Amino acid sequence: MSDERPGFTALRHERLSLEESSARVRSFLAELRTRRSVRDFAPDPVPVELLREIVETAAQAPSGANRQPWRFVIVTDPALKRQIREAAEAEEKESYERRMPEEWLQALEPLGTDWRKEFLEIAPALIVVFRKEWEAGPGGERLKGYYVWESVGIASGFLIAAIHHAGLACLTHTPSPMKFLARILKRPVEERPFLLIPVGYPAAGCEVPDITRKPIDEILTVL
Ligand code: IYR
Repeated sequence: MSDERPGFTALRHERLSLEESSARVRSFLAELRTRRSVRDFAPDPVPVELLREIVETAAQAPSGANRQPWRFVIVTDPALKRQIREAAEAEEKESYERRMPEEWLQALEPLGTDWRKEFLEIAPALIVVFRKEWEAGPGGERLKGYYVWESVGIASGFLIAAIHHAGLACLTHTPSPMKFLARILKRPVEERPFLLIPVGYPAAGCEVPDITRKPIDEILTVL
């Protein structure tokens, strides 16, 4: 302990047996295999304390130069959810009816999506993820973020996994463009909306598209 370099600390790590590692990865895989994007939520509330811990889990992600360039907003207020739904639907209607090329609409066909986003009001909570392009340093100077997109993407993955692990469901939603989120939620100028994630319990009888993941040999090369 005493010979640690200044600014460093001993890694907390427990070496597992190979059997234990395989058992853990298999059970993690089995758990994540059951994760699906959900668009049909029950209105049942989710305690904010639970969502705070889920967000804290997401914030354990690695980030460029440890700048942690993510911010999260949990929205449960019905009036704010309504404003977000209305603004999202206005953009999505324009997208589905005018902006998205035929090829894109066809790619979405199996998902059965359209411009209507009732789930933004029905889901008990929305977690809005923002990416911070820069932040003010101690002297008010602009501290640039590094690998901001990668960092916030990784944190969002942790977030989605934590939501699923907690027995909740969510949707990775990206109404486009998303600028209205910064306006409605009165975010500082350096923040850009990254993802809009409705969270809650799936509605009774919730159905999801009958789609599958690519087999491992299609997505993996071992050299
Ligand atoms: N943002 C739109 C369209 C959409 C785009 C992709 I790529 C999807 O995987 C799903 C939907 C919407 O949310 O409907």
